[in-house]
Amino acid sequence: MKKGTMRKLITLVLAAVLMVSLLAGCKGVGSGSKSTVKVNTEGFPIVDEPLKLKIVNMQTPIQQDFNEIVILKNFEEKSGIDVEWINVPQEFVAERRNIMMASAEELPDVFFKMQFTAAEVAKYAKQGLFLPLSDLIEKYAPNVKAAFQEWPDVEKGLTLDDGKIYCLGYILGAPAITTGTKLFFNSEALEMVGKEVPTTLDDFVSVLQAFKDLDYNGNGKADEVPLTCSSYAGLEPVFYGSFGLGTRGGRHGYVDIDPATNELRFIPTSDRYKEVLQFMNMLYSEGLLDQEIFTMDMPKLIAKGEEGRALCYGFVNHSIIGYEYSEKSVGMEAPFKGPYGDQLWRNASSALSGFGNMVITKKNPSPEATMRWADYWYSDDGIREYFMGIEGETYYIDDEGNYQYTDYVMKNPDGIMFEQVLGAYVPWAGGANPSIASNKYFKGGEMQPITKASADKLYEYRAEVIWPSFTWQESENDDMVSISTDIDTYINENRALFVTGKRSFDEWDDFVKGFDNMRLDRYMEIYQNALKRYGY
Ligand SMILES: [Ca+2]
Repeated sequence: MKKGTMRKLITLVLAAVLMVSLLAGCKGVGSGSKSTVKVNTEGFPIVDEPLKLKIVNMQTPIQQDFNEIVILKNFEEKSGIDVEWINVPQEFVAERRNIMMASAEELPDVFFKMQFTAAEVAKYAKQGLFLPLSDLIEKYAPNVKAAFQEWPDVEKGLTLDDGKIYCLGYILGAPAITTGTKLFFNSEALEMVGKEVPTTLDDFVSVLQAFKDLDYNGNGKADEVPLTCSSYAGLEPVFYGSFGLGTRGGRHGYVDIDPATNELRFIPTSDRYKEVLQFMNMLYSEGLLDQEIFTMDMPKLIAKGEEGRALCYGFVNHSIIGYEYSEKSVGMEAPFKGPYGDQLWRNASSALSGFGNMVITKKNPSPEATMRWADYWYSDDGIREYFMGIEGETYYIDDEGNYQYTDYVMKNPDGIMFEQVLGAYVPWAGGANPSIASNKYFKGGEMQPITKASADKLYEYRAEVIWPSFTWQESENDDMVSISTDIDTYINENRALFVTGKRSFDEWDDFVKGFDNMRLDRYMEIYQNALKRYGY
């Protein structure tokens, strides 16, 4: 495999991991703990007397032993806290987590990047194994507090039933990482048909119509695809905001608030959703939408992209289609204004990614010092070190004042790919970071200029209120899982039939009636409960 391809794949994998969000049930109370360690409430070191912490961490294959990671070693000196890192290979995280929790005697002082689900955090909090952090945050974590003020949905998302927080999460602070799948156009093809990047649904359709007749790659065959994506499920929501759907962001596929009534709305049975499907059906039947859209996957998108056949494609970033054509891409400049004037960017998601990425156990000799240690990774200095490493070695500041990785990282003399070079300096690979991926210091695939330019514009059209992933209560969890499975299956089957014209829209009412057997009322009741709990 070529180095560039490998790097691209790794970037994609990292991006995917980054976007992972966990759903689960929660309930819990916890116990406090008093320690005798003297903690400085500000400045460094955090402790004057040496303090030792045992921290269990996730380690990806491209990372060093965390005991050797440069910025972590440096912080030991600065903080006065000596950490013994216990590396758990990424693929064994869930298994090792369970084993360690089953034997409370073997608990470390902290779990770091170990990705406890909300249900697990709630369970172990209730058992008193994880400490409540709310008071500690109040007294010892000014940077975490500031982050909660900037992203209130993150604080809400982390708060359990008892009103307390038991873990710190990964905050996606750069808009580009939270804008989701968007559309990219081949700028050369746009020029050839004399069109601009469309900003209304009508103009979008006329661009696709022009693409349909264009022999862009000049092989005399009509092998170009006007519009494609790595999956139909990824593509459809791109258009929700043009029809006024998805008013609470991208983490809730089927439910939002109907602005006309201010009531909870089940999207798939709404008239507006019918119009989305009719629109997709029109694209499909006119040959504007990839005829293979229901069997598309990422490798197929890469292939069509690399062959110069994907004239407009949907994905989170433009790097997916190979260097030659990806650099000719230009992203959406706004959501497409729809038939009723709606122009919302639905795919924007909550900044909270994942859940229990930093927890303090009851074994911890100084939760106070530990909270200050954790707070550092939410400070400007801490975030810079966490994501960029060491000035002059892994990064520099360019003439415009931007932070950039050095050639040693990006064009390594030994030919090592950049994430692996970084793996010796910084701990961010693999996601699940109890820190903030910020515009200034996060440089993953979503931050490449073409994608970022589009994302920054779309971000301005995001919903005013964006819900984080919700956690369900113990009594709701089973219902939610089984009802969701039925709903998913039913919708996936039927929308494919509607879009491809195998099912007539005359049968829409029958389709809607089909939900009657799926306990939709219970599904909506659980959602109502969640909204009450979260205060939405
Ligand atoms: Ca052609």
